Amino acid sequence: MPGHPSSRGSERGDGHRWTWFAALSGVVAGAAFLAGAEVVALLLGGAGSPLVAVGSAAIDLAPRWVKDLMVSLFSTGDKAALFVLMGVLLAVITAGAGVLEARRPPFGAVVFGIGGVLALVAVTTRSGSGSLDGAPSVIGVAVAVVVLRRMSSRLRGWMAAEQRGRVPSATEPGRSSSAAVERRAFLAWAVAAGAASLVVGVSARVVDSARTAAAAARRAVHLPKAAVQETPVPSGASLDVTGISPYVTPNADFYRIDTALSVPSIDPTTWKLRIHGMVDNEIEIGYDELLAMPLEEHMATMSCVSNEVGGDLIGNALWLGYPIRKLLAKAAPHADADMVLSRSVDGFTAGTPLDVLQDDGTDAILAVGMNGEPLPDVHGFPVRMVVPGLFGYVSATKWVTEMTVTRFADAEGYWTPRGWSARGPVKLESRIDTPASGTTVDVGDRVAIAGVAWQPHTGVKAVQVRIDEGDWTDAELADSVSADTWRQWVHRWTATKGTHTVSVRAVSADGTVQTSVERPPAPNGATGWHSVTVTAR
Ligand SMILES: Nc1nc2c(c(=O)[nH]1)N[C@H]1C(S)=C(S)[C@@H](COP(=O)(O)O)O[C@H]1N2
Ligand SMILES: [Mo]
Repeated sequence: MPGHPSSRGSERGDGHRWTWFAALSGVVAGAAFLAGAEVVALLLGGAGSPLVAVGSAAIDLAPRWVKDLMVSLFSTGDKAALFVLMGVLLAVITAGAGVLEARRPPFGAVVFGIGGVLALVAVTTRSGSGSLDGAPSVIGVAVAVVVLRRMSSRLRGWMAAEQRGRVPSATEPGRSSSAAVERRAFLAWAVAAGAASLVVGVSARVVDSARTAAAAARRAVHLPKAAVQETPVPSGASLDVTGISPYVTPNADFYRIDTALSVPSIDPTTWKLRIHGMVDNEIEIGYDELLAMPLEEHMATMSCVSNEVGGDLIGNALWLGYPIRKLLAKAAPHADADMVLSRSVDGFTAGTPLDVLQDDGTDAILAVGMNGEPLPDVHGFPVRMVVPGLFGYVSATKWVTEMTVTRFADAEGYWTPRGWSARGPVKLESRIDTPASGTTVDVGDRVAIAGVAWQPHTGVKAVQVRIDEGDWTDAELADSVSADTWRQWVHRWTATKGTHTVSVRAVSADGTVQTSVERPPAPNGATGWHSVTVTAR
């Protein structure tokens, strides 16, 4: 800092002062790095946290005696001690980077860049790391560098303003107040960025540890055997056709639709369902109590109202749970009630007709299991509703914690004020899974045209296929465990020369033929025939 000869002494003192502030800007940028990285890690489902990865790498790389020393010094708190140690190291390094940035920009930022690369290496070399796991480190460094550059330039502005203010000819009020303005700007950045990083970073860690705990609790769940078992899947339910949807959809392939930005993680030991509203007896039930009741298995096809004709927002699974009608019987709804508004921990609600839930012939269940395992987190762990025959948005509340017995006149589900019907029975539909549209085959090939058809709870009794404008021909229909599931179908066709349009339509168990009228998903489900084009050469 070149200065006025007479102010030498005080400048040396100032130099120290600047150094402290420069160090502060580095530490705040370091905090911003951690906060940014932890938030991105959380959004990615808890993967790729540089803090965790670097900590693990340190444990792996540390010599035996260091580990032993840590354990003996801090006993069981050795992990906490490691994180404190890392925090101190990080503070020292980032403080140094801050000073460097103030003196020789952009080398402080370069230090952050190098740190980011090291974190990236630590994250991506961990076993089982995914392709997006580097994102937290990269975004964290980007946030940190922005904060560092900003604060450092503020600091230099402040320093420069004070220098000007010190020149005797320039001591008018305007000058010194400019230094005050710059100082305030720097301190405001320090406080705002520091506080934001602290709040954001700490909350991200808190949410993440809650998720880790919930994941452990899910692994510890042992589902009881069903007291009432589903009909075994008949061997004739699955056709031997490549490209057809399997009769039972594996959990990993089951479509997922919800409004949850980050998947709720619920500790089953604290989960409770409350049934209240227009009932004689309010009910509250916990997870263990639910598991202790005689559970029933039920295979049901679930679909989304947003599914386009030919779309894949549909799946079929074996659900395990307790009949909702039995819980409602205990609650004793009032005679003038006609709806149950179920609510999820995340605020989503669905309005389901009370009579459907009470119906003896409808297996509406409070589900805890899906295809033999506890509900996956994304499908509603620990408990969700499943109601055969109704679209998910009016029935299949995941992470459910509350059921209010009420009236359609008094309450509405999440999607109703957003342009979707209050009631949503699933429509009669069919889909061609194979061949994919645009497929080319040889003239004379035997082509298996196949797919699935459904109208859960009503059932499908026939599926018909048409080539171009020809006659409708009955397809071969596979078996199913009940009317609540979809059915596979296949029609074997000998390809003739040219480009053909292949269409499908289903006939429901009550004799209704699937409509050709094309309607969009809103407000209560798409209709129309699915067709594909196939060219034979
Ligand atoms: N909590 C909650 N539950 C929900 C939803 C939601 O957004 N939040 N979406 C519903 C809709 S629209 C559908 S189609 C089904 C989808 O269930 P899945 O994701 O298990 O396939 O869940 C229903 N349950
Ligand atoms: Mo949906």
